Amino acid sequence: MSTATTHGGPQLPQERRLVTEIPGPRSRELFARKQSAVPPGIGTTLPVFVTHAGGGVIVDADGNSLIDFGSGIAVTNVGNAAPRVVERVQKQVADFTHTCFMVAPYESYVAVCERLNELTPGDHEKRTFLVNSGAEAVENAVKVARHATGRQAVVVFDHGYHGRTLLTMTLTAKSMPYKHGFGPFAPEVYRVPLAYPFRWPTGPDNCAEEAAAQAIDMINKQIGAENVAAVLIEPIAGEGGFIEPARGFLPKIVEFCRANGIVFIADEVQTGFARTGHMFACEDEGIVPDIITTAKGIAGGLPLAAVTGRADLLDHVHSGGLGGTYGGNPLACEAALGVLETIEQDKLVERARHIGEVMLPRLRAVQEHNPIVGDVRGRGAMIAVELVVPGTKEPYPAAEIARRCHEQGLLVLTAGTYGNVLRFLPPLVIPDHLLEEGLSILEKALNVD
Ligand code: PLZ
Repeated sequence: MSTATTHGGPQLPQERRLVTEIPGPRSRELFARKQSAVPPGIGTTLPVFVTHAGGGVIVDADGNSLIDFGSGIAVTNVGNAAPRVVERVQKQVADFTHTCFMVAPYESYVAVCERLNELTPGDHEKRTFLVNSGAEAVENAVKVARHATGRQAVVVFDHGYHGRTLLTMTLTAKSMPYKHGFGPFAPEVYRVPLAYPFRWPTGPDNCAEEAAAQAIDMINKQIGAENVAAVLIEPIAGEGGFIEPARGFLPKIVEFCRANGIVFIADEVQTGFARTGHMFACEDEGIVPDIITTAKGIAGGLPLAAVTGRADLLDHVHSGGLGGTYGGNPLACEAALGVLETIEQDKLVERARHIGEVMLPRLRAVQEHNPIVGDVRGRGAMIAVELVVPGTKEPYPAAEIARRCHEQGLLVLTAGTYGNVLRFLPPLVIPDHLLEEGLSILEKALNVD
């Protein structure tokens, strides 16, 4: 098969093809340049330099074609260079590139907001505004909640990740690498336990009830519910290790928020847009957030994020109180419209479910005979394995296994508070044969002795 492709997208040969070692000589050369031009604070999961990507593959500067189980961290759900995205963005870039929506508006921004108001959980009246990144969406959701409630405290959870800006870094649970050395942090942020079934001290069965009771007790005692503006949670903790809170936990937290006038914010930056086999992960337990933050999968890789929520909350902020120069850039808005069309027309919600149905049974079969696999979990195309030292719950480093996958041309990501989770976020358009091949590579990589 020819390696000379001029475009990415789904027409790229859907095959794993290794023509050099990984990384190859051209990538190593580029990586050396990166090391002298870019600070080490900007890490690298897999040091191959990309030239093309599409469907389920990433092609590098040496002509290797790798299987993509990462989607650029849950971004290219519709695939890289997805045709409807490419077409709309190409037209837009030739028409106009920027006016600033706050200066002179354009239709695509409004259309994206209308679509999000329709698609997000709940049929109450909603508003949406657009920003550039997940962190910016979360910051803005907190601003709105504080403004609307006149309260200051924000409650977040163990294992939570919400971004790298001052406020969102504060909201994030894990010190290294996200917070270490970057203090002082923002005030009025409080952390409570998350219902993490695999690691709950009394076991998974009472996890939801006990964790919710502890969280609510801490809020009442340490903060006072009447001082809390918002409770902020990822419906599945992403960077924390794809932790699905024990069923029943989220509804209890929502109920507590409703009873106490607290804004319930769901951070669906990683779980959003068909990823989990629902359009949004909250749908799984019928959760209707007061505010939902989205980003990543919304625009196929163009920088876009959104804050969607109850009209009465969002309308509370005075005119001109929200915004930013680039928020809802016209290229990103066209990309988002292309993404939403693609999800609908290509039935990618169903496709995400199918991916889960292929991955979970195979991973559970691996777990049966390989004691390094402590837990297999996830929904749809958001799947993870938590690695342990055999016979214990002690974390086994996922980076070691990830490196073995990378060498074989399978891009996987790590996660987890203890760095012991391998996570799989394939593009929803990945063909089944690549999914199966990737799982076979993973299965071998997990055989460590
Ligand atoms: N909320 C739930 O997952 C981003 C982080 C990558 P930004 N997660 C990927 C890294 O190491 O920086 C994320 C998320 C959730 C918020 C964010 C932040 O989104 O677009 O990276 O700002």
